[in-house]
Amino acid sequence: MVKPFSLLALAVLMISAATVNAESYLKRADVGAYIDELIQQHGFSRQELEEVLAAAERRQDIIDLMRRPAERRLNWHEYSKIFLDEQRIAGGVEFWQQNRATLERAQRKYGVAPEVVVAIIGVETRYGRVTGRHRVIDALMTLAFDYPPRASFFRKELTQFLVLAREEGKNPTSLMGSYAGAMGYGQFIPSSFRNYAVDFDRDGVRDIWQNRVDAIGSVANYFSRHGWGGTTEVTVPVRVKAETEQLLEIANGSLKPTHSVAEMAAMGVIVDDLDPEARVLLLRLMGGEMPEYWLGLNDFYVITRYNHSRLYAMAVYRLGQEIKKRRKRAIG
Ligand SMILES: [Ca+2]
Repeated sequence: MVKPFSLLALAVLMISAATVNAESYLKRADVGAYIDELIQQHGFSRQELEEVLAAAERRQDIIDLMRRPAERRLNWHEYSKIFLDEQRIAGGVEFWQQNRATLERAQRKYGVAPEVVVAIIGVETRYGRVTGRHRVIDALMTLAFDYPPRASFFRKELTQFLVLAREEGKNPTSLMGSYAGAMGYGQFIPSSFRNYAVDFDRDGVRDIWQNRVDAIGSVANYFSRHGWGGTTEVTVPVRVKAETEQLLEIANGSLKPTHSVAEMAAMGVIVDDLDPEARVLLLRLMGGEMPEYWLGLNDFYVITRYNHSRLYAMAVYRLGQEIKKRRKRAIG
């Protein structure tokens, strides 16, 4: 139930919002406590921290974007149109061609096929063309201190970001990224950068912003470290005998493959050619008029470790397959 504001209350709200905007984050008690914690736990100097955090701006547009991510607004039909478009498929073939040796080396080292790495970079940033127009410091400060639903997550990412900038010799107020603070070709959030980015061209720095070799190695390493198998199917289309209540209940449930193929078959999913013992999850996607059913295997789950969304994982998988097909035709 929404209670209408009185005009007076509204006026007071508007004044306080304006004051918050105009004032630096430094004047806030919660920010002060956070600075003390950073000094104690990570050995920053107060002066350098205050300089960086004073430069951060609260961004209402970022809060608004956070509240309605595409994965929650769109169904598969709408979502797939964004990510499986002609330009992205052709761009993937081109990116693969330009980075063939690096992609093959990443496959040898990490066991991740080129189409997976290419599709991730394609979905995330259109092959490095759209890497984010927000200052990371603004995004992370805003979400850490003015977006309560995810504040604790983003406060940790903000800390990781400040440590990362120090480690990599970057100015934290100049780094750009997405509205959620994800950076570079593969859109790594700061903790992912620190844990999974690699110096794949061995020049002494991990550069996921400008360096395609490091970006490719880092995405492949991320998948490898999250348990990429690479030996079986990722996801397969299936039919169901009937849309029973039981199937509707397990469809689009946990992202973890928890049921065996044999259990799925017993529930009326028609599967050929899959190991009955393999663990799978059931996807029900609205493609057009009729729902589509798919089974996702371990590597489908691994794609969701990059972005916790079944639509995202499906888009990455299908884009990779389209790029691979197109490339095969192109090279004959
Ligand atoms: Ca490097």
